[in-house]
Amino acid sequence: MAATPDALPSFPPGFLWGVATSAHQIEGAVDRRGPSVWDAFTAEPGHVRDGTTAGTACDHVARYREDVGLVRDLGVDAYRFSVSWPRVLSPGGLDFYDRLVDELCAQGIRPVPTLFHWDTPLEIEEAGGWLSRDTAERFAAYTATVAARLGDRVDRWITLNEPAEHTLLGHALGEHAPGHKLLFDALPVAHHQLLAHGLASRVLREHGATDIGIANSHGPTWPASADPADTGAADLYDIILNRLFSDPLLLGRYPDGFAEAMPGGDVAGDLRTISEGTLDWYGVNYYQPTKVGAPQAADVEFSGLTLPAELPFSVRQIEGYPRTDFDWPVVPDAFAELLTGLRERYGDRLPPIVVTENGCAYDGIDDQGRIAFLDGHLRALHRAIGEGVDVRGYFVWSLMDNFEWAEGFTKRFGLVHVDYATQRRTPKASYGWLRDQLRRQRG
Ligand code: GBH
Repeated sequence: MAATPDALPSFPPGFLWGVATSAHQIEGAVDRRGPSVWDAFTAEPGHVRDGTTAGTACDHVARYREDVGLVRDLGVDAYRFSVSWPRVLSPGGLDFYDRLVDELCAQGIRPVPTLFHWDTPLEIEEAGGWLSRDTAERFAAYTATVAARLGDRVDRWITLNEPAEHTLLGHALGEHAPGHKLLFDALPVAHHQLLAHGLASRVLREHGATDIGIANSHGPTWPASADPADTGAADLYDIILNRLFSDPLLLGRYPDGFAEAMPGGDVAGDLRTISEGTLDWYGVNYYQPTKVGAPQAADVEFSGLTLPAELPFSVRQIEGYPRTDFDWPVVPDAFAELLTGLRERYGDRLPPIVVTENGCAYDGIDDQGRIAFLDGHLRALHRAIGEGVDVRGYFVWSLMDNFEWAEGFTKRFGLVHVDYATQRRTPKASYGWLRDQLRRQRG
């Protein structure tokens, strides 16, 4: 039996504890909605490591009551899930989210829906997808439909999940759906997602929302050396992964040189739509720091990604830390570095932060690696709060094992184990650890 772990330090009163999932990764029930870009992408061989699709995934649409019970028994305050845009476009599709929200409310759990977690309806992709400005308008119309139905019970909304990853992996590198390999020609996708956030926020405000956020991926960029070729490459990577979205959202401008690459006649007007009154809090998804240097002569294989040699930077292995089953280094200090860095860069323009994702891939039910990861990251978070960063909540990615995109079912991020053959759920050691920690937080 594992030793009783030390109690975490006390988090501020009212700190929001939660767990997160996303629609495509858990729902299944694909025959009860129209196709998304992910259905099309995973139907083609070679895109997913284990050749699987999310056709059944965790069968969550049928089993949501059991899953909400697991959230309740864990003792968290909130559940972050995503609404599937293609499901909402299908007849009766909103009924599922209506029932899910009712069940969460009945169990005393605050629903925190994300309106877009990468599953663009295929019909919208075929009409131009995120390369087209129309998609931002259609997203706003979809947001109105969801808000009209759920807004009486939902007060906290997340517009988009990780537009940076969706731009980079989905449209620049083609590792994710829709599989475009446009490199820097993918930049309009960034602008249209930001515009979608701005337009959707306006719609949510019209429905009375006072608690709007976005979930952006962030991680410190560490230059491979002090050589200017490496620091310059690292700066560029940092701009693309960390600032291309937060600067427009929080400062109302693009990093130098990027506005010129954006489409549309009135980028300045769009930037007002993107930044003015669109955020009540700022969501941060953190996994790991990245070491970056000057380009290398050949393509680099890295953490399941192929980074083409023509990119103006290359990603290097970080040595000297434990690694997860995804081969990502475990660096809790970088989490504190990130949070204090956001506070330094954005100052009073930064609204309160909510950590909307943090977690790791480890196999097994006795997942001591995940306990060490969460323990280390929560201590780092607590230090950052002590240093004056206003962080109001923390969501673990993920409630349960699920379809990990291009990795299929080979990477397990859950606090709850899922046996995909039987759909049996088994709480892991980390689930019990977190439940006990939350009980102690509440005294
Ligand atoms: C999140 O994205 C997603 O929101 C979620 O759906 C997913 O299941 C979860 O994380 C786990 O992957 O350039 O090689 O150093 C992924 C977050 C952060 C992963 C940046 C890749 C950079 C890898 N991404 N990270 S690298």
